[in-house]
Amino acid sequence: MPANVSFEFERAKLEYDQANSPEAKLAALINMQRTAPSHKGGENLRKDISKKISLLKKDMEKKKKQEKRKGRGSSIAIKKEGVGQIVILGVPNSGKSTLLNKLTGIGAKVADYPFTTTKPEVGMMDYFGGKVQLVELPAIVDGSSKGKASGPELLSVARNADALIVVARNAWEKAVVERELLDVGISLNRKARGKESKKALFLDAFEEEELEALKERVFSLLDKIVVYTKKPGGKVEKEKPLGLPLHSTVKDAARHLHKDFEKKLRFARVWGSTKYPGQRVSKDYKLKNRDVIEVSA
Ligand SMILES: Nc1nc2c(ncn2[C@@H]2O[C@H](COP(=O)(O)OP(=O)(O)OP(=O)(O)O)[C@@H](O)[C@H]2O)c(=O)[nH]1
Ligand SMILES: [Mg+2]
Repeated sequence: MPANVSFEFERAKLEYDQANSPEAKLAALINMQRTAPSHKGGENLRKDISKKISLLKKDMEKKKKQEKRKGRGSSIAIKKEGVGQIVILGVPNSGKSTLLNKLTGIGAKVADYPFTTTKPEVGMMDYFGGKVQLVELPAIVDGSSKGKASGPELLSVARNADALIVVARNAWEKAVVERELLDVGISLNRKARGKESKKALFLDAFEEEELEALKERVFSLLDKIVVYTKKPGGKVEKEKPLGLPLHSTVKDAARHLHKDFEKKLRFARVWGSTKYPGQRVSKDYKLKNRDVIEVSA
């Protein structure tokens, strides 16, 4: 470095050395370029800075493209609510909104032209008082993973979901969605090297199926149970059950109720999975779906 650099240049150089993101590095380099000595002795330094800027820009551009391909670039996030978030996806007109309406009753628009749904539609499915968030995504098409029809943004929502429902009327529609997901690194219901595995249910929205049975299949995607609570002498809170991971114990439930509860917990009574209603159980008792628990501290 030439000895007679300015204070501004030195500061920019320090910023460059300490920058911890490509954006910050680029900003510092531009400052260095602006404040570099303009005399003959600074020629090599100026060349070096220009080269660094051009390489960094290329690198940033490349990363951006890669991220876009992977669906990790610009993304829309849908805040999770309830026991879990399940994303509904499928090709145009496959019946996604029909299914969403069946399960949540929100009245999403259903029409016979493609791309009726233009933005994610969110509805809550009631499962014995537990609320499951269902998100219908605008249609996935052949080429979504490569950037078509806002594909990367939509597929990033699918990546963030707890589980997926693929709506398809035939094997071809199913295959399109499976392939687009695989292209962004998501494999369905199986482990594959370098892929993230997601639980998924394949459904035909126009097939007759008893609603309760259908909801049961959807809920089971989450690997969770709902557990109702009651206070000693009180009544069962049917509307706000806890949503707990499968195989949760009485201790786990207590922790969800109150952070002090876990320590203070003396015993609990359970209705449902126990041999006798209201049976006293230990802290390590494994709860089953739709049990009622009464905790005494
Ligand atoms: N075969 C069949 N088609 C139906 C039935 N019910 C509705 N449809 C039609 O299926 C088409 C698409 O339904 P939607 O639920 O809007 O499909 P979608 O996947 O949400 O569509 P987009 O949001 O446009 O991608 C509409 O033309 C409906 O009229 C049915 O019971 N059987
Ligand atoms: Mg729709």
